[in-house]
Amino acid sequence: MAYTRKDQRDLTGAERKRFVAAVLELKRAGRYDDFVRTHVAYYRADGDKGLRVAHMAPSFLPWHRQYLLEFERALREVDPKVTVPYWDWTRDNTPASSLWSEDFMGGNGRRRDLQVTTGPFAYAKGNWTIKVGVTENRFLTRDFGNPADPIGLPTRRELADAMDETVYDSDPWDSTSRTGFRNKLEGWTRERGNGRWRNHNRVHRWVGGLMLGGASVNDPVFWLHHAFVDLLWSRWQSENPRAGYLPATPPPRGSDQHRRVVARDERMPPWNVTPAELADHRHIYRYG
Ligand code: CU1
Ligand code: CU1
Repeated sequence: MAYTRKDQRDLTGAERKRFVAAVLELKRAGRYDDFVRTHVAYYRADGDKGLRVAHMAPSFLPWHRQYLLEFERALREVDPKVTVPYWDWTRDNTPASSLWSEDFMGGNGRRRDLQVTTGPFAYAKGNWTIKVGVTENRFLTRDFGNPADPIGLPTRRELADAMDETVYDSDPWDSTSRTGFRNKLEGWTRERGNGRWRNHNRVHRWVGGLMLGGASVNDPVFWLHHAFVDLLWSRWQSENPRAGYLPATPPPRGSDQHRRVVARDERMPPWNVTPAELADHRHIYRYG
């Protein structure tokens, strides 16, 4: 039977505790850092050579769907009652949200070095040392709202701009695609400054610290953020039942994107699963 992913604001105290305990157990066993490594390894941009599978590409959504499933499977091996909760950032859009409480994600980083000093993932608690990072820092960092150049979380209206798209993705299948649900939800634009970041990207930007860049998985809120991104894709799929994943066939030889993006029935590394196979998740999990 399919299990349910809940809105984090609806979790009971006991459910919050179980989720945190399962995450900490994966970290203790070294498995959490394997997930960070995978994300770092697949962090490639438009300008990089070779296949882009995780970001700035059509398979951004199915790649993260499978990535979350793998993480959730690992969590459920620790505690079969745990699922990944989602963070609706259009609703819980301030640092006062219970998401950031002492018994769940902990709060903002302190001003001096952006170190998170509250909650289960605070360095001083001894259970959350950053091992796979892009800097020397061994502690989790956050910088809510990026005070140096303030940015807010995405609004419903901004999100609607993505949700109203009726086509999944469009040529050139990268961060410059002007139309299509995927790039608008992933959140790349041609603007400069903070306007450049929309929706999914904007949330990474708002949390700041380690949530910027390839090692963002070091912040456990990554999973709650991506569960909501996955929910949005799922909702978009039901609203657009005929709009399948694109490209349906690989970009032809001679195209800039030849062998650089994954088509509907091509396999996504590192799991050998295709976007088509991930289109329907309802036999595995549902959103509550
Ligand atoms: Cu990612
Ligand atoms: Cu992300």
